Amino acid sequence: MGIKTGMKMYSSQLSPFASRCRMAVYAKDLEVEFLDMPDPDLEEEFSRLAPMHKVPLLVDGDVIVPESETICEYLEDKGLGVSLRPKDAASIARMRALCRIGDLYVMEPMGELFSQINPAGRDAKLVAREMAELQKAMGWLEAYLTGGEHAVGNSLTLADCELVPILFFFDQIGPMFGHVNPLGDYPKAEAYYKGIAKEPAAAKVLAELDSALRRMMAG
Ligand SMILES: N[C@@H](CCC(=O)N[C@@H](CS)C(=O)NCC(=O)O)C(=O)O
Repeated sequence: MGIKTGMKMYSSQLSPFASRCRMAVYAKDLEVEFLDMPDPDLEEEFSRLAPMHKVPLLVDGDVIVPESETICEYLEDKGLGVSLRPKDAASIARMRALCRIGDLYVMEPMGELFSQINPAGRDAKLVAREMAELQKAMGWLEAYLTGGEHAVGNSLTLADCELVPILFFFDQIGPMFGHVNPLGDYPKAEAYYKGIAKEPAAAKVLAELDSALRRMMAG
């Protein structure tokens, strides 16, 4: 039994942003009701609560929280479960910098590439441009990682929640665009990705992402 919260979260198994928040929820052992979108029965309510129409969206009574980073920080600020925010300013800055690099520089080109997965009608110019952007951003991430099993220090932080879904997609999407071993060029990210998978919250979210991606590819 986890920690009761009464919260619910509109989620989607394949969304890296929702996966980030689910990983924080799992690590904190919180009881949160996940509403898997899209769901026609929930669409009207979701549209009312989510002007941006994006998952994840957290509902905590009257408090509606959009945006994955804001949701993760909100859970921290509520003081529920184990803390995923380091204590010292330098480590917090490092955690936030990794999250920013992930959100601003890695996820942007990755989202563009995700829309080009189907080889039929693929825009080769767009793929080349976004792949170059993605590799540049991965190089930045590599520069800030240590190769250790956690992104910051020796325990789980919000940076791990950010990076696990990102590295999953980087690893999976590469071969779809002809890169056999995409993480091979980023040894610290590769070592980190192997190590962090030993954390139960990371393993759970990776398994969810894997089966959601397989379902999407099969459909
Ligand atoms: N910046 C947002 C991005 C969320 C996002 O893009 N969610 C996508 C799924 S991966 C979504 O809900 N898209 C549906 C839509 O835009 O209608 C966050 O960090 O939460």
